[in-house]
Amino acid sequence: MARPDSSAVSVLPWPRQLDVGGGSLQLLSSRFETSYEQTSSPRINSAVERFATEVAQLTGLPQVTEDAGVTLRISCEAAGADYPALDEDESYWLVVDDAGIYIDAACDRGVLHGLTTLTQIVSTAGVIPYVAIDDAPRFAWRGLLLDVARHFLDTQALSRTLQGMALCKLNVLHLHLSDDQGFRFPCTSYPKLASATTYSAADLSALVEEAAFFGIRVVPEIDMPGHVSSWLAAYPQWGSQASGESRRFGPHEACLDPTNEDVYTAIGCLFDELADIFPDECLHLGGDEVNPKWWSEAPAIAEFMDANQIADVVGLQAYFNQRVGDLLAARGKTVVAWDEVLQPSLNPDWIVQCWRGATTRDRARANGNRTLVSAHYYLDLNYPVDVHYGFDPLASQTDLVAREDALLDDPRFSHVAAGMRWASQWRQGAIQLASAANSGPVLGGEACLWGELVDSEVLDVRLWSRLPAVAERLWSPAECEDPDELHGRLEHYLTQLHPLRGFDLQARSRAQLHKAGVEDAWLPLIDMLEPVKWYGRLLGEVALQARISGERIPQARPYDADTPLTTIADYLAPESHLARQVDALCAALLDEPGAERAMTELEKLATGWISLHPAAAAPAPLAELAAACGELGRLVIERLQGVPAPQTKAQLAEITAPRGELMVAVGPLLHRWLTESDD
Ligand code: TNX
Repeated sequence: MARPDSSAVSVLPWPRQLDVGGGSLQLLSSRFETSYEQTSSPRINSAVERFATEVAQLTGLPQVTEDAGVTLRISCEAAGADYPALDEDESYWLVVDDAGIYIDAACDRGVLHGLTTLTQIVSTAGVIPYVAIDDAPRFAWRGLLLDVARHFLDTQALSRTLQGMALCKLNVLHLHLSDDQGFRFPCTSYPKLASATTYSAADLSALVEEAAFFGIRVVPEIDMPGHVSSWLAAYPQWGSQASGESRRFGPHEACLDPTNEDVYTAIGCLFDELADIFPDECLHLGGDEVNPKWWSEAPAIAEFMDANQIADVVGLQAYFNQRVGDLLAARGKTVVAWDEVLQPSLNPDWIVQCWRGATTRDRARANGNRTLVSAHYYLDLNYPVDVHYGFDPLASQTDLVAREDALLDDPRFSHVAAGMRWASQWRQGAIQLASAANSGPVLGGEACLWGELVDSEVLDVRLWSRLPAVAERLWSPAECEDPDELHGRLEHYLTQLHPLRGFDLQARSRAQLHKAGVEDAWLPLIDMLEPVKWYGRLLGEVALQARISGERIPQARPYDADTPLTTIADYLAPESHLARQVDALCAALLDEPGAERAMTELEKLATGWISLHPAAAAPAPLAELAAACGELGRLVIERLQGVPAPQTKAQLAEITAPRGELMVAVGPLLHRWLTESDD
C-alpha cells in the first residue's frame, strides 16, 4: 500500500492503492465530455452532474462554455440493484492521465465512489494530478448511528447528513427510531405509539430513496424490550407495570412483558409497516440495557417462566429475542442487536453490534455471530480524533484493552478517568478467540452519536469534526494509522470539500456562539476550550461523583429531553482546532528544542492568553476559564525562557480541571513539552 501522502493529493478516506504520476490535467471549464461504456444508471447520471457542479463551485470554472471539456470515460459493468445491499462490490479504478479521466467499476456504487475521490483531487485552480487509484473498502458495513428518539432530527438535517456521509464513503445510516423519550415511526396499526413530533411515512420513504442514490443503506432500529417508556405511555397493557412517558435520560426500568401475546402481535404489525418503508435486509431490534426488575417482580411472569422451564431473567430475554427474531425471519429480515443479547443460545444468524468496550467483539465472534464494532466510535463522548482513529476493528483484544487502559492515563481525560474505569466491568466473561478463522466475521462498524445532547441545530458541529476519521478507519487499510498525517487531510476535507455539501462548521459554530452571548473579543479563549469528555456533561457533577465513588447513581441529571441545548458547551467543537495547532508547535519543539518559528508562535499565543480578561458580563464560567488559560500562558512563557517548573503536572491538572461543562484544552504534546523535565 502506498502510505498516505497529503502533500501530493488529499483524499479521505485514503484509498487502498494510490500512485501519483508525473503530470496533471488543467481544466478550462467544469464541463466534461462524458461517455458511458457498458451501462449507465440514473444514479450514475446524477452523480456525474453533482461532480461537475461541485467542480464548478470549487474552481469557479464555468459549466457552459465553448471548451469541449476534459474526457470522462465511465465503465460500469452493471447497474446495482435499486437499493444498496450488504456485500456489494464497491470497488473502483480511477485513472487520470493525458487521455483524460477513466473510472472503471463493477457496479454503480463503485462509480459513485470513484467520482467522490475525483472531486477530492481537483484543486481550486482546476488542476487534476495524474493518478492511478485502485480502491475498495476494507469493511462492507461503514455506518453512522443517529439517535432521532432523544431529540427529533429534522429531515433537512438527515438529508444533509447523507450528503456528508457519501463524501467520506460511509454506506449505512442506522436510525435509532425509538427510545424512552420518543417514538419516531408513524405506525398506523397502533397510532398512539408515535410521539407528537415524528416523521411521516413519506418523509422516511424519501430518505430511503435519497440514501439509495448515494449508495447508502438505511437500517431502522426499534429498541426492545427495554428503552420502551414511550410505548408504555401509549399502551400500558404491554408492560407488567405502569410507566408514564419519560423525559429523563439514563437507563429506565420500563420493559415489555414477554409473556403477553398482544405484545408480539403489535410487534409483528410494526415490523410489517417498517418492512414496507425500509427495504434493507437488516432491521435492528435494540436489546440493550434491559433492567429485569419488572420481570422479577411480577408473579404472573414467574408462573410463565415455571411453566415454560425458563430458569432466569436472562433466559426470559432469550425467549423474547427468539420470538421477535422469528417474526423478523418470517419477513425475510436479518436481525441486528446490541451486544447484551449475547449468550450461548443466540441465533448465529444475528448480527451483533458491540458497544461495551474491547471484549464483547470476541465474545460475539466466538459465538459465530457476524459483528459490528461501535465500542470505540462513540462521538457523543466528545473525544478527539486520534482516540477514535487509534482503535482498529480487527486489532487484537489485547491491543484494544491496552488502548482503553491508556486512555485512563491520558491527561486529557484525567477529569473523568475514574468514571471511565467503571466501564471495565464490561470485560467480565471476556473470551480469547482460539482462531479468528473459525469465528464470526467482523462486518465493519458504526460511529454512534447518541442524541441526549444533540438536536438538529447542533448536529453538524457535534458530528463532523470526527466522523470522517471513523469513516477512514472503516474504509482504508489498517496501515493508515498516523493521526498527525490524518489531521492534514481532515483539515482539507472540512475546509474545502465539506462546504461543497453545504457544511461550514466553523461559521456555524461561530454564529451559534454569538447567539449564546459570546463576543468576538473572547474568541481567543473560546478557541482553547472544549466540552468535558465521556459522560461528564450527561451525568452532571453529582451523578459523575457518585459513579466515581461507586455510590448509587442519583436519577436526577442536569438534562432531560426538554432542556434547551443552547450553551457554549453545545456549540463548541468537541476538539479544539487551536489546541491541536499548539500541539503541532510543541511537536516541533520536542523534535528540535529552540526551533525558532515554533517558539515565536507559541510565545505570541501564550501572551494572548495572559491578557485575556472577559468582561464581567461574560457567561458564567468564562472568567474562571480565562484565568486558567492565563495560567497556562504563564507556564508556556516560563518554559520558553528555560525556567524550571517543578510543579507543572499539578499546575496543569488545576488548569485543565472542568469549569462547569467546559475545560481548557491541553493536547498531549503541549502537556509533554511542559512537563518533560518535571520529574
Ligand atoms: C447507552 S449504547 C445506550 C444508549 C445511550 C448511551 C449514551 C447503547 C446500546 N445504549 O441508550 O444513549 O448509552 O448515554
